Amino acid sequence: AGLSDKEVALVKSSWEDLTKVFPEYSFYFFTQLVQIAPPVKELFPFLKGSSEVPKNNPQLEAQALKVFNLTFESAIGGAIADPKLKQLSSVHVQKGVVDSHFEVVKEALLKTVKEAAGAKWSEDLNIAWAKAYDVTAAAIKNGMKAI
Ligand code: HEM
Ligand code: ISQ
Repeated sequence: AGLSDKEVALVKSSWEDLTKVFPEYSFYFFTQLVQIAPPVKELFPFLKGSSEVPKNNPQLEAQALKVFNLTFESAIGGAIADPKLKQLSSVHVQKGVVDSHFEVVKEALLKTVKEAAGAKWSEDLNIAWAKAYDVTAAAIKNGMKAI
């Protein structure tokens, strides 16, 4: 959805680097998120009230992986199935997520992609991931408005 073949290929090329050592990058992802917007910590049960992002936390890793998986699926052209989107949107509404939060998650996600890609990172790779994220975020935001 909205990505050129070249952009899809770029996202795919970085997927392996990202998922290979995902525990490390999920920690990085949350660390960036909390650094950019500290109050966001209060939204996540496994971060609430703690001064540091926990290492080797399976719950944290699973949540972070879901975000990357959905963004990856958007990149390669899959839409989120309707019942799943409804459920996902209602979880976010219930947790108190607002539109501005999507920007900070985007920033943290793109930083994580950069960290994982290392020397293979490029502006084009960044744009491809940003587009994939925007497609995913737009779907969830719309779903949230429909509740
Ligand atoms: C939960 C994905 C944006 C905060 C979830 C879940 C998924 C997900 C798959 C698990 C839902 C379930 O339990 O069934 C995404 C994706 C996003 C996105 C793909 C953007 C493209 C955001 C934003 C925030 C946020 C912007 C706010 C900072 C949360 C919270 C939970 C959650 C607080 C519940 C965590 C818990 O109680 O364990 N998200 N999310 N999400 N998301 Fe997001
Ligand atoms: C948004 N939703 C669910 C999990 C997340 C993990 C890290 C950053 C953002 C997230």
